[in-house]
Amino acid sequence: MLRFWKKSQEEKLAEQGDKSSILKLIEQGKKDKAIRILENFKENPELRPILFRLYMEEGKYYYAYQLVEHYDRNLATAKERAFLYEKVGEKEKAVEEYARIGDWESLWKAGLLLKDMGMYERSLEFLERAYKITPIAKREDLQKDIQEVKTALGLEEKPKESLLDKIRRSLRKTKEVLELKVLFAGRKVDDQLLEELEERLVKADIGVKTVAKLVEDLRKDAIRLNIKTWEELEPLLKEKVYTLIKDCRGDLKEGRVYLFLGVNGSGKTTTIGKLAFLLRQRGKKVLLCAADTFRSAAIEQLEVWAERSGAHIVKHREGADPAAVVFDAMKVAQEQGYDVVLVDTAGRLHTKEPLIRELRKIKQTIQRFFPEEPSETLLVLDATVGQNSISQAKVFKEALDITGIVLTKLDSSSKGGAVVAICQDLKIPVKLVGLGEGIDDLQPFDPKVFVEELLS
Ligand SMILES: Nc1nc2c(ncn2[C@@H]2O[C@H](COP(=O)(O)OP(=O)(O)OP(=O)(O)O)[C@@H](O)[C@H]2O)c(=O)[nH]1
Ligand SMILES: [Mg+2]
Repeated sequence: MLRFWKKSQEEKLAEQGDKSSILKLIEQGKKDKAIRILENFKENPELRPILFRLYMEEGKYYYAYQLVEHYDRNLATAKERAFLYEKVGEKEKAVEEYARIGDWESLWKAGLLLKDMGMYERSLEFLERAYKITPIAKREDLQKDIQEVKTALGLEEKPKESLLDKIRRSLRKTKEVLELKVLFAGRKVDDQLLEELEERLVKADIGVKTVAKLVEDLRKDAIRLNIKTWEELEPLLKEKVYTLIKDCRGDLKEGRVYLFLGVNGSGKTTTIGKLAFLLRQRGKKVLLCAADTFRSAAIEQLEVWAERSGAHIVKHREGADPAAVVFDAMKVAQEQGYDVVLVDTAGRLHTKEPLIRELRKIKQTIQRFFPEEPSETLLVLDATVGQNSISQAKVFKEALDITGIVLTKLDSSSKGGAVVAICQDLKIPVKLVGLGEGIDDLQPFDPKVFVEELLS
């Protein structure tokens, strides 16, 4: 009896606009009653947002829209406003709002609305903007929408750049240094030509000693084989350079954990992102481990790549113990059955001893969970640094056994010839090359294609 009296007392208070009593009604699930009461208090800025929330929860979108339009735009977030406009058929307004928000989902929605309105050109513009920032897992669906709009516009899909074109493009800078064809086409082979050739090869960072031996061998061959012109000599040069690097090709081993090492800025995080994308395309469940805890930006950068590639991430705060992050990542990988874990590390060479200790501790932590891992310990080297990267490699070799090299930024390097020196000096296979900043700019290293493209 007392309870009943209490309740009705509460409802009376609610009807007079008492906020806490109204909230209690809602808590008790009497939402319709609360709505009826609140509708008498639309003028009250304290109660209005509660009414708005209820409308949204109960799917009364037209009423919610009216409240927003007639009373206060800020009742709704931009996303909710766009959603309401869409629900009540105010498509232009919805597009405007989505465009203002600008994340991939909103741009996608704007594109679809415009498509519905038959405004295909604007629709395509939005969908293509969305595509650039849409996570990989959603791209296939978005691609379908783009294709539909293109078909409606009578447009053909542009052919994608082939792998060979990509290598060709990425070796352009080194080729500009070499310019062998431009320089030597139609010329006879003599001391002058051999000297110029030597100079060019050194400039492309093949390495003075290696080049001297190469050119000396060519000189002897030219005499022995009675070679007269550059066109006859060129295949011999290619063959010799190929012999120097052919053994340095290597495939990425199948495995559960890949550990990435390298100095600041060499391209570790970017490479991890691209590789995560490749592995995701092969249907693998991929986990990224943010064990570079040195800067918070490094963690954020890895998060962006996780989203772009459709991988998951384990991270701690900036300054956390990298081995502790690795510990958590391994635990998650084991418990949740991840196929591959890619571990990002910091590479500050000026703290050599602590760096070596840190990397060893990371490896031990991995092995507490997976004694056979890491399957690959990949050293990431920046091709724009050329041969100088070899001295960096030596520090990392001191810390751990390196199983492969990733040579990044081949596209922005004029020292692509350093591959030859790296192969000769380090005797570690080059497993991947980075050909740009895009998500699909990572490829296996193919010495044959490399020599053919570089020296033509
Ligand atoms: N052109 C080009 N740029 C690349 C490539 N790989 C990486 N980069 C760029 O190089 C810069 C450094 O790359 P990160 O991946 O941040 O390097 P990091 O080794 O993780 O660096 P820290 O986190 O500072 O240790 C970024 O601006 C990348 O976009 C590549 O293959 N080509
Ligand atoms: Mg990084």
